[in-house]
Amino acid sequence: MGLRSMAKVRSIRLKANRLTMPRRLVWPCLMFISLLWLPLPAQAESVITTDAPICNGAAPSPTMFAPRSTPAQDILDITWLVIGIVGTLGVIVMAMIAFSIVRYRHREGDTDEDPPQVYGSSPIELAWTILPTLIVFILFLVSARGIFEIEKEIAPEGSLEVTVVGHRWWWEFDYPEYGFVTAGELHIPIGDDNTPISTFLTLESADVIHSFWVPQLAGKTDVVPNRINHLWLEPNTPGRYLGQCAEYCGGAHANMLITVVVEPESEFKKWVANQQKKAVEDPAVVRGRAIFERTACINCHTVRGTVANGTFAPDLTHLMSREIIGSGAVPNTPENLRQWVYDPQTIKPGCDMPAMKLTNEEIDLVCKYLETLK
Ligand code: HEC
Ligand SMILES: [Cu+2]
Repeated sequence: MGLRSMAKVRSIRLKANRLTMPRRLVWPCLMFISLLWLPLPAQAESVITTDAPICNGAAPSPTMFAPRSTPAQDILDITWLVIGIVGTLGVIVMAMIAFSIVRYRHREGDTDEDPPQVYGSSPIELAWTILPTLIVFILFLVSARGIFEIEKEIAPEGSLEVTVVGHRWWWEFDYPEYGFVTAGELHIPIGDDNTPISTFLTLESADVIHSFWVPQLAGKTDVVPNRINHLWLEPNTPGRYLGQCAEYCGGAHANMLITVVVEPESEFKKWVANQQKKAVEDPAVVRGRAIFERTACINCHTVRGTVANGTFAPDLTHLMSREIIGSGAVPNTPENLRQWVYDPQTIKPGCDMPAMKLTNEEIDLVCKYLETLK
């Protein structure tokens, strides 16, 4: 450093020393700093139970602070470690600032003299180089290990494999092992004695970028067109878990919810056996079925065992086995179903199903038919 610039630095230092904080600002500053230590509002520590109303605003909101699956637990552990380390550093720095503000504030009778200047201390400089490097290194290693544990490229032994397809604005779930497709609710097993069973998801998109996020079960993973991502779940508690498409994908994005039903293996097997069946044929509802089959419904929807084989929209073969419709927009009640068939836009504005302009009688008959699709 040249002599001239040294002189400049010195004159800046001199000015800085005169810039003392007015006394009346000390306490407001201290109070502001102390605010940073206020406890955060407690997170709801709850599993979404089977009876909780789903996706209608009354269910407890999903939270990553109540993990119920191995990868979600790993993520939370790393989160606490990082918050712990950086939080401690933050507290130390804040405390030193607060101490300096109070201890070295301008006092009556202070002169404008430059205090003794200290230049260069090898131990101190070594310490503040090595320590932060170590901390960054630890955080890097722990995060890297976590990522390797959670991000799996191939399915772990014995896991259930499901292909998840994001559509604007609903989720399709394909079970290739079992040969059926469903929508809205993802069912996955857990051992009857709650031993974890892995589920390995293959994430694909039919249109734009979506993001699959069920905070209690796993980290957020993008669903990208022309790309395949994977997500590993290993739940440890049965229940209904709520998630949400976490990447803005257009008009009805906010109503693109995800429901994951984690159920004991024996129940899961029963559910699979039912899903594998063709649609129920109930002679009592032939009129409704005929209307359904001669309307454009069949171009968009599939009902296995009938002429309806559209793949643009959710498979309706076992519509009544779901507790929600419209990917969680509303619970699947007879009233909501009727309203949906009358005009889906009143329930899920912007969604890709038009009002089909059926007469009231036709709607009643079609809904009677749909209600037999158990
Ligand atoms: C142009 C294509 C199209 C036609 C025609 C169509 N639908 Fe749909 N339908 C959709 C789409 C897309 C969805 C998913 C909407 C969403 O959740 O965003 C849907 C959802 C549904 C659902 C809710 C399914 C679920 O599990 O969430 C029902 C029930 C349904 N349609 C019944 C019908 C009936 C009955 C007809 C004929 C009267 C019909 N649809 C005609 C596209 C269509
Ligand atoms: Cu979305």
